[in-house]
Amino acid sequence: MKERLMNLKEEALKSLEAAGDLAALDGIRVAFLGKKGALTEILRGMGKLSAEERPIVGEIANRVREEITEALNAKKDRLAAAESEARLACEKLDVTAPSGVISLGGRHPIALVQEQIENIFISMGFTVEDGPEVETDYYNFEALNTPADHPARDVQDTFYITDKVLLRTQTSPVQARTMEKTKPPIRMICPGRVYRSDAVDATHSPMFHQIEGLVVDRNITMGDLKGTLDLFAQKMFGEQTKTRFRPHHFPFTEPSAEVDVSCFVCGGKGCSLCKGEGWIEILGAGMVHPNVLRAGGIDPEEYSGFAFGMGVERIVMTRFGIRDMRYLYENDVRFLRQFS
Ligand code: 2U9
Repeated sequence: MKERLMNLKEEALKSLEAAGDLAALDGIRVAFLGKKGALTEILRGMGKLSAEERPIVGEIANRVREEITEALNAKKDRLAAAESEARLACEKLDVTAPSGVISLGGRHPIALVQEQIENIFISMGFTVEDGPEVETDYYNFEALNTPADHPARDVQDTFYITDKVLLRTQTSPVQARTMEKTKPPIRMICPGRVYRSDAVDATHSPMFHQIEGLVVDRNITMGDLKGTLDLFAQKMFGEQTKTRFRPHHFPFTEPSAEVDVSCFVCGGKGCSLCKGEGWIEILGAGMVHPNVLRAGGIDPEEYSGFAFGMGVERIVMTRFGIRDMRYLYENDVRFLRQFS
């Protein structure tokens, strides 16, 4: 019996040595020390022993139980430590590791071009002014030499809110307001949203962006206008760029002109961008009408001025080769991503 007990101990210790995890360890405990385990099985034969042998074997059995239990607990501690170490190792966080790529948003192409235009005029000493998008009929039309019976005041084209209140159709009311509150010299641009009752198509939108400029001082001439727009065109489209003035009519300027720039793709030879013309129309301009100066509280006998205006979408579209204006308003990230 002693020998069986010793063999059982050897076998148990060997199994414990080989056990790979806590579950296997528990299996070993049940198999050797459990109620129906191997040790109990051996001890069942104790009844057959003599009175002298029984306490000796009993003591050996107890020692075997203790030794197996001790080895089991020691192994349990080792396995638990190894398991916790393995768990910690895979939960380890390297705070010094470089982060993944964070995808950043970008500026909208209209905002990019608007900012570029603003910076060009700021570099020439212009201020950037702002004004309301909900305007009065007076500042949007009347003060700009566009009386009630003028075709530009067709109710079809303008979003009227009441008889006298409307969504501005141009940023010009900002200049009219600036003239009222500022003594010349004035050198300003005003970028912003404007509204016209147009159906949406590839080249029209009921809301679009304009940048207009105004210069008022003594002795301002058409030469100043031409020089300013030439410099703007060169900074915006490249040093080789030329401008061309074609006679036109605006109620707020006299004389008035539409202004083309030489095509920045073909340099004037004619290509698909300029449709073989060599020129691209981007601006309107002129000398401020005396009635407009007067409405702004400025004496046209003492002062003169020039003004110009451009549509930002139109410039964005020619610059980036965008054929349909609707892309600019849909905010599809696959489109917008190309500009960041
Ligand atoms: C004041 C005096 C004069 C602003 C001007 C234009 C010419 C012009 C258009 C270009 C394309 C608007 O976006 S567009 O449709 N603008 O051609 N605008 S001169 O003249 C002013 C403005 C305010 C007090």
